[in-house]
Amino acid sequence: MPDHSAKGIYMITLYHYWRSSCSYRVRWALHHKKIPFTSVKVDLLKGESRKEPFISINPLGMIPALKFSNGNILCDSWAILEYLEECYPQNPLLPRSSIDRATVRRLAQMIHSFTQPLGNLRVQSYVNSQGMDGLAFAKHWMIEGLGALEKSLQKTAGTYCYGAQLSLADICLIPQMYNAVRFQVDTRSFSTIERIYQNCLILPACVAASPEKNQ
Ligand SMILES: N[C@@H](CCC(=O)N[C@@H](CS)C(=O)NCC(=O)O)C(=O)O
Repeated sequence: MPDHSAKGIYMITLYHYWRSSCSYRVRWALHHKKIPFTSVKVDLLKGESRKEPFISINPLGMIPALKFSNGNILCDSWAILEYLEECYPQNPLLPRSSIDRATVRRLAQMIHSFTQPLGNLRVQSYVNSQGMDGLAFAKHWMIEGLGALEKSLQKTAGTYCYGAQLSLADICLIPQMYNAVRFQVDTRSFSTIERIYQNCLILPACVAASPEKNQ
């Protein structure tokens, strides 16, 4: 297995879609760490993630994915974010101490493992196919996930989710919040999240990664 830790040896191609929150996370981390990459757009609304050639890259048919110029492929935004953190330690997105790192991971996972999967396009389609409202289903779980995160953040937040340093928790939260706003979820009771959202939206790397800049 080639050594990926040798920074800068391999060119990176990101497979992504402008409105995919998991893609937004990875774009943001790449920009934040100033890692050059090229883009391949995968149109989720045209079902391109579930057809060749992309389905050979990720059999789950989900974006994002990273392809390296040596042919290696990484799927799943969380695996990618951890990889980038390990191999490109500049502008870190995890704090130093183990307990702080574990806490940031836990905050991020409230989005990555709980909230985001329940709002996925294919989940909404399936719920619709069962005679229920897929979007209402997604919004319900978004409120549940963001509500629990709001309570946790009241104990940990400063400018960002975990004190004054931008972290993987923000990288996961802001794209989810973008979706919540887009789907007109009532976020008024999430005042800590709202404040962090506004603090992040003005960061140049967040702007560069935003859906609007990646259509
Ligand atoms: N755990 C995966 C989830 C990826 C994921 O849910 N991707 C969405 C876009 S944000 C997707 O490709 N959805 C297509 C579908 O639902 O068919 C990750 O973090 O990358």
